[in-house]
Amino acid sequence: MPDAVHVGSGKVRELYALDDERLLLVASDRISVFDVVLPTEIPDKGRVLTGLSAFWFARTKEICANHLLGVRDDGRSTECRRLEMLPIEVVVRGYITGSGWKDYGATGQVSGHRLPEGLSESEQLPEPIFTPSTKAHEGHDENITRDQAAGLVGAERLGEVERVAIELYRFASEHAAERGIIIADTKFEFGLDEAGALMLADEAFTPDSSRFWPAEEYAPGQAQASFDKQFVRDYAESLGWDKAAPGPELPVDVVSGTRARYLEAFERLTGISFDSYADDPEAVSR
Ligand code: Q0T
Repeated sequence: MPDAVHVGSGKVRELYALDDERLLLVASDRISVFDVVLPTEIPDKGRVLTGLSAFWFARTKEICANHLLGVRDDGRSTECRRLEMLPIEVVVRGYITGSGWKDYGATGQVSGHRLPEGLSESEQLPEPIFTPSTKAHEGHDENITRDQAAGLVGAERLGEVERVAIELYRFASEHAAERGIIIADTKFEFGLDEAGALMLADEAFTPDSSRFWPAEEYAPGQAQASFDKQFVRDYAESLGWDKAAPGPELPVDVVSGTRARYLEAFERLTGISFDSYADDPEAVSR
């Protein structure tokens, strides 16, 4: 990519500037577990996540416009509109887990939402809730209240973001549930175009930005198995790894089992084979 200037890195993705208006987002096959990127890659993970995002962007554009301009032939790179990003992480939770479960246990609330008493871990909430968080440059994002988020983006914009984010979550979680996947929660990033219009950016409803749970194994009252990363977590735990970098190399059966789970999520959600996406990445957008 001689004409692309590297402008950012995530744990498993890279961002390049193509010109003043366009970015290139490249998803690698790297995998992180307990926030550590492992030395072993999962073949095709980057293409699966890129294809899933493109699928959701195509199906949600009437709910909210988005940054996607096109997926490149490699299936792992997307050209995007360059936006002015909002300085908050937009999280929607339909189930009480993770930091939401922790905050609920400590205070009975999550991001200022008063929740029913006596919820069990991983229980479905009566309604999905909007729980914005800060964009931490290092370490973990921290849940903030609506008022704090309004201080960062303005009350009117925040109201729009909340309404759109809840509608996106309802749409995707309903689609996924019909295909045996619970989307417990999800994180969005939004930006504004030159005219100030709200746009969905980053990735959308991938297993890296959302918690996917296999519906047939759902059992509230405990932490749930991850649809995609459970083999990796179980293997890492079985080693007695302290979850500090560097993480362990993965054996071939853990790699192939995990790759199969990513492909399964892709095929269940998009309704097309991964091979047909690999042949023609535009297939998910039709
Ligand atoms: C962004 C302008 O660096 C990041 O990810 C690393 C892979 C996060 N990030 C995204 C942007 C986007 C997007 N997406 C956009 N459309 N326009 N900036 C900046 N950082």
